[in-house]
Amino acid sequence: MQTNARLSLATLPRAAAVARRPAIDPHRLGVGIVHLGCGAFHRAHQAMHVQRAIEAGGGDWGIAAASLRGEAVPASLLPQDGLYSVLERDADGMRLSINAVLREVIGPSRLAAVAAAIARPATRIVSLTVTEKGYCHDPATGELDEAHPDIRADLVPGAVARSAPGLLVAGLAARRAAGLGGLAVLSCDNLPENGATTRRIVLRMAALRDPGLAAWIAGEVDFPSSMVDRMVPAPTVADRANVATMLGLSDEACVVTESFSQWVVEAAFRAGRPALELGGATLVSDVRPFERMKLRLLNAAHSTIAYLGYLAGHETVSDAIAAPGFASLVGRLWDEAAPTLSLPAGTDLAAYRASLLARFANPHLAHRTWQIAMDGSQKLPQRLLGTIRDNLAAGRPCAMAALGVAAWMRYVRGIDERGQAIDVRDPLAVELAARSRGSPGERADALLGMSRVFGADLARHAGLRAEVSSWLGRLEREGAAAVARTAAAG
Ligand code: CS2
Repeated sequence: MQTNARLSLATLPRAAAVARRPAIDPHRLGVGIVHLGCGAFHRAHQAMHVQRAIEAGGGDWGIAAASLRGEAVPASLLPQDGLYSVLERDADGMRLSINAVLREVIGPSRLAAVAAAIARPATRIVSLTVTEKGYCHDPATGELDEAHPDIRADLVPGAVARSAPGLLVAGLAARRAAGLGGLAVLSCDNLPENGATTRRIVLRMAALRDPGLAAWIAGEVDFPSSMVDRMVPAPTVADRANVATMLGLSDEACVVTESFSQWVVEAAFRAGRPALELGGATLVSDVRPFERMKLRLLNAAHSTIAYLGYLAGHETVSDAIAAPGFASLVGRLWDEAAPTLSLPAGTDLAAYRASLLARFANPHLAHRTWQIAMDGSQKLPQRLLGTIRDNLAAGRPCAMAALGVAAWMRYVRGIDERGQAIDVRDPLAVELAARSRGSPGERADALLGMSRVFGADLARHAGLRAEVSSWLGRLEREGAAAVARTAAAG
């Protein structure tokens, strides 16, 4: 079989015939951003927005991207000079673009280089996509989990930091020691008030090491929040084969996504920033309305579809949303969440909901329910529990959100409806399995009793316990497909 040459700076001209080439000169692009977590989402979202911002507004905003968890992504990017392709696929067709802003790639074996990169004078932004669990925090409170093994390891004097909080603190300490000014730390993860959450976690981590450093960070570093939105399935072997056929070059770091992309960013960058507004981002003074709408509508539906869909035997979100009852169930879930939102000015909620359904239904994007089902203990608080908490306090219904919680409980039991094992990926997977024994009511009580996820309040709410137990019992007796078919009917 003819093996393709590899995408790289040298072969980039050959890609021009079929892919949009970056209108920047990678050879001359200086690094201004250090990014933690160069997974598929970062490559499909921030890196593409930053590239468009540089194309339109210039500036040395190249990215030094660090992979905290695995060598696979650095191994795929380094032979390609950091270049990779982004394949957008939806009903409007396909579009292939090349990204060239990753000018340095750091793997887990070289994490000491991250602190050094953050301490360079040219570095003005440190951004993160480390997923919810990467913050080593308590999902219910948003506080640093000081008992987290990675945090404990990073606090050992002389240790090379491995966690995101540890790397941020190490880099900021090096920056302070070098007599440099502050910069902006920009979270791009699906956490509520992600900038304030990151600030709280970093200040606590710094204070555990050196109170003077914490004070310096508090005065010198901005922590703008941002809301990020783009659906990016984990790339597959088939994706790489498709891209190689289109490009005529092999690209081991390609990503596949939708054409939609949204980035809403708080304008707080004391050391400067790329012209993000020229790169398709929206700069605002307060991200919270955008973030809550996205987390409690898109992500809440995503998680509910993921658990119910997986249990009902649907491999992808597009398969599940087409199955009987799923779209109605999601619509009622959104009806429940709507009163808890303070919508951004000018929002057409009906149009936003319709766009979400169309995005979920995209048959060209194989977004696996199993992938979205990961790390539910870290996701449920901001996706479903906030709506439940607000509606319980206001005396409003939350039946569909409670069903989403019950579907998660059924999923983390780890056995599907055909008796097959479910590969449950979650930082708390061992505890979740241990609490998934006994009757539906016993399991509901045991899981609701996880205060790190549900807080101290929800476990004590008899009405919620009864509703979640009832849904869990129905899921056990009737199966997810049958429950989904009739759930919205009330
Ligand atoms: C998904 C998100 O995997 C998940 O948890 O719900 O990654 C989702 O695709 C993005 O937030 C969409 O913007």
